[in-house]
Amino acid sequence: WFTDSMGAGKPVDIQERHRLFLRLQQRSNKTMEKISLFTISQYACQRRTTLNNKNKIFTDALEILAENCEFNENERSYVVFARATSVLKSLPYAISSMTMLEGLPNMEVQPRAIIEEILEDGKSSTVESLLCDERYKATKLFTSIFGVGLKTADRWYRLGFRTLEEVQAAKDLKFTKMQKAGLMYCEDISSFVNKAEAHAVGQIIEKFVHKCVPNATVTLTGGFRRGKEIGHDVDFLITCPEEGKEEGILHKVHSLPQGLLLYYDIIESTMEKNKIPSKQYDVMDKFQKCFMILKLNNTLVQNSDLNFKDWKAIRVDLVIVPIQQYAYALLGWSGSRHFERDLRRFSYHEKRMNLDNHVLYDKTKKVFLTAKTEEEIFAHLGLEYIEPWERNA
Ligand code: DCT
Ligand code: MG
Repeated sequence: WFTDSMGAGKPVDIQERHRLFLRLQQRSNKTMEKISLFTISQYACQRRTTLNNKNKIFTDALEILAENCEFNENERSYVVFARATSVLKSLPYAISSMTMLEGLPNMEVQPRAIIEEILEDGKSSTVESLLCDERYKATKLFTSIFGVGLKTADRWYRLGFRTLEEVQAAKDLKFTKMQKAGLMYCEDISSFVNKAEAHAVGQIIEKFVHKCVPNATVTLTGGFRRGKEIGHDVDFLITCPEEGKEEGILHKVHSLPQGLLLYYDIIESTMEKNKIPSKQYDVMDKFQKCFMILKLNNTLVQNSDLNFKDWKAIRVDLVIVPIQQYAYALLGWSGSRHFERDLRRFSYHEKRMNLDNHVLYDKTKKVFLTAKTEEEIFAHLGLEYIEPWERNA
């Protein structure tokens, strides 16, 4: 993998090493020599993946196929497409021939076939036909609504619905409170949040939090922390230097300025004080959270395009984190989803450790490893530190 001794962060070097590897591949079968020359890790947490994606033409196609596997709950194929996508995103150069896939991890038959199609025709017929597929289109549309998961999307599809207008006009469909809000503001929410809007939301949240607890901190996480220009929501972690003081904050959200809060739902923490930390590793975390829709006034956004409406509905997630678990929560909520998935997989398979958004448990030593910073967590795992903007795996 791209270790510092091998020239991490020096794209030319990696490309040069891959070229040499491919040349050696043709001439000799000195496996060890080739491996020491050029090895990319199978784990995303051992690769640096910035937003400068040189293989977008392939990864866009593969991501659509991965998404469809998720829709069909085909976990195995999802993983195959998602892992290949992630490796291609990490390469500092574009793939221009099938031979260039040699030496790369996670390039299984299915993604290879798609890459080959694109190299030959500039597009993949498999992806093109999927994009016209009724079920894919409906599932994509329905799951884009806040509050609608796969189960609901599938039910609506099987009832014959294909558009949001049809769903909204249906007489006998019952919607949850969340789905009603999701449908009401779907246009704004599906148009994505930009950086300036995320920043403006951050100021509102910070003002509110500081009014509740003056020394609490608010940290922007999720895609925006990784440097993304747009996101589907804005994610914030809230913590306080004195343990426990953060607990009451969310129940004061109704005191946000009049008209600002279009929707909110507080999910109570499921941590049991005397049982935490847990030795079981869990995909969902146990923090107290608030899923909200805020009415963001355009006047608060720098360089906003004041075209037809003077406000926009924005999806915001607030997560309340006790200070001792803050580093783990920050690492978990910074994503990307694939980066997190591989961090956990690496911890489990390579280090016999369970990592979640709360803690790291060493199964060999039978101890919980505490950490104040993300750097300490990477160190516990024997990993080189990967900056947030290099976690766009
Ligand atoms: N996450 C988590 N536990 C959850 C939900 C999310 O650990 N229950 C992690 C995964 C990524 C990160 O938090 C933020 O989630 P998203 O907002 O879904 O992802 P994103 O990378 O911010 O993407 P987007 O830019 O589209 O919001
Ligand atoms: Mg997000």
